[in-house]
This record gives sequence, structure tokens and C-alpha cells, in this order.
Amino acid sequence: MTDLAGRFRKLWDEIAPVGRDSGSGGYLRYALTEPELRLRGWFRDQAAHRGMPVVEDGNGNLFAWWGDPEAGDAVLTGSHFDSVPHGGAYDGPLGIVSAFLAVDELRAADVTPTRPVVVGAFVEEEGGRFGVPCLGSRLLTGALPAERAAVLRDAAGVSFAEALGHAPAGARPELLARFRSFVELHVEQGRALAETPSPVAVASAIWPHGRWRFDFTGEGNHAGTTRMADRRDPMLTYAFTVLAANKEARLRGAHATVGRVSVEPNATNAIPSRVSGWLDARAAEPDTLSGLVEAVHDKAVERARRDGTAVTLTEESATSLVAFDGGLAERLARLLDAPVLPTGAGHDAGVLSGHLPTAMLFVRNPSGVSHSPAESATDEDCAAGVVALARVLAELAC
Ligand code: HGY
Ligand code: MN
Ligand code: MN
Ligand code: MN
Repeated sequence: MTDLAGRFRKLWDEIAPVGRDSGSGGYLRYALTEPELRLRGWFRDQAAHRGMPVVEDGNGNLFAWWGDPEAGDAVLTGSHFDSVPHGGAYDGPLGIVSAFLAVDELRAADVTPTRPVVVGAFVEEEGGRFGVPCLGSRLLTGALPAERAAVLRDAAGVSFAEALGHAPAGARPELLARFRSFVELHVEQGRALAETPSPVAVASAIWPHGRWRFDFTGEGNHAGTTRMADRRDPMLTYAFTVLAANKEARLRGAHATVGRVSVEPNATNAIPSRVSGWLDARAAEPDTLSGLVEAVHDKAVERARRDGTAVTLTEESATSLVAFDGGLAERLARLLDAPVLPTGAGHDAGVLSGHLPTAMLFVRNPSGVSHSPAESATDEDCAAGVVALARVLAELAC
């Protein structure tokens, strides 16, 4: 194992146990809950250890500065700590650990950037607790108003403002203006690199994607005494809609997932009165995505008529096509001699790309699996990611 791979493993092992579920082996690191708060504490310790003052933006995002925290023209890197339920170890934290190690690499090589280098940790990127993905970066950039974020509630009814301990500050244009570029390193969420000799890739684009909530309502009733012909069962309409989403996505070469459902009253011996299902839909082109969602909605309405149920559709969040700064991506791909890949996964980099030149680096994931305990990356490839990030930071900050 190379020295850097050893140093990566040593730092990685400091956070690996935090929030890990002993049953599934996955991570339960919801934003601002005990495990994620411990990781934020670890972030502060790492920054302090490197003499990097931490600036908070009032929205739950942390920024550790190598250089004058009052100065501008800074190169931002970093990612997020939070996970999906039982998520993988690398999605998010890899970008933060790699950023601190990349700073160490530059310092060890006596590279002194002429611009500040900032390591960021964005809050609630997955939307796993408050339901809106990239909540922290959307607040920082003004994409989401503070008053809307403040009242978002988790499953226990705790609001984002309560979890944060204060009302979110909302847009911080004066802080955002102090960053000249953003580079997010992230574990690859797919297997494109697994089939190549390259441990690292540069991102070209993020597919348009979004989350829609389907609410199916019918008539709650007794499972044992209600004749089948007399039922208005929303579970039937829901089930049909899931199958329709799968079929319509395949027809379009798009991705559709219904991974979350809630049922009322959720009793074995009661026909549901309401079923809600969350559709995560993604496609390479915006028109394909809107066509997919529309087709699924039409099929759901048609089926609801047959079932005597009703269906409403609510868009919860949507992200348009993110085409990363092509010149920057090509420049970094040449610098690193790395392939350029699109992704179907959303990232804070997607939000920031509307405000400053933004790039992403992907680190090979042999399993290709993500949002699951099976997510993987080797120490050697993670070390290669650190070297690549250090080279990019030297290229952009010197
Ligand atoms: O859901 C996503 O695409 C990202 O991993 N948050
Ligand atoms: Mn994720
Ligand atoms: Mn992520
Ligand atoms: Mn992400």
C-alpha cells in the first residue's frame, strides 16, 4: 500500500465507524443528527489541526479556509457528510476527507497557493431528513428561500430551523462571491470507471432529475368484510403506477424509481384510505424527463378512474440539466489524463455550477453500487483521487 493510501486509510478509519448500522453495515448519517454532528466536530478538528479557520454560512454549511478567510478569489472543494438511510461509506465523506488530504499533499510539496483553498461540508445534500436534496447549497445560493427551508420537518416533526438551532440565513451572495471555482470529488455512482484503467474521471454533466410525490386516495375499509367489487383501494392504483413508471422509463432510456411509500392507516386488516409514493425520475435530456413524468401521471389518472380512487401529483424538487463548464472539464481531463463522464446522480456541484465555474472528479467504485452498504472504493484509488484533487487545486489556486 502506498504511503498516501496508508494515510488515507488512517484518516478514513477515524470516521468510518460513525453512524454505521451494525445490522445492515450501511450508514444512518442524517443531517444534524448525532452521527452527522460528530462528523462536523471531526471536520472542525481537522481544520484546527491544519490551522484552517472554519467559517459558517448560517445555513449549516461549514467552510475551512487555507488562507485569509476574509479574502476572495478562493477555490472551494469538499462535499457532504449526510447519507441516505443505510447508505454507503463514500458518498459524500470521500470528497471531504480527500480535500483535507489534498491540502496536506500541497503543503508537503511546499506548494503555496496564491488564492485561498477552502474545504466545504454542505448540509443535507441527500435530502434524507428534510426531504429537499442539496438543501445547504440551495440555501447558500438562494435557490431555496430561507423561510421555506426553516419549516421543513423530519419524520419526527422537527423543523430544519430547530435542528439548526436558529433560522437559516438563506442566500449569502457576499460569501458566494468570494469563491472563484468549486471542485467536488465524489465516489463514482456507477461502473463506468470499473471497466477502464483510470481510477479517476472528470464529470461532464448531471442528468436532469427530480422527485415527485403521488398521493392516491380511496376509501379505507375492513379487509375482511368489504367485497372486492365494492372497494376503492388506492394501493391498487399505486401498484399500477409503479409498474407504469418502470415501463415508461425503459421505453425512454430514462431512470424511474419509487423507493419510498407511506400508507394510511398502514394496517394489515384495513384497506388503505391513502397511499403516497415518491417518484425519483432522471433522464439525459429535460424533454425526456418531463415526458416520462407526464406519461406516468396520465397512466395513474387513467387507472384511478377504473379503481374509483383519486390521484394528485406534487413536484417536491427538480434539477435541470447541469452541463459543467466544458472548458474546465476538458482542461482537467487533459491535466489528469482522465476520461470525462456524465452522471445521473445529483450533487451540490450541480447547484453551485449555476453560480461559479464548477467541476467534479469521480473516484472508481468497483461495485458501481451506491446509496447502499455495497458502495466501494479501494484505498489505492482513493489515494489516486487525492493526488488528482491536489493537482487540480494547484492548477486552479496557484
Ligand atoms: O440522489 C442523488 O442523486 C444524490 O446522490 N444525492
Ligand atoms: Mn447520494
Ligand atoms: Mn453524494
Ligand atoms: Mn449528491
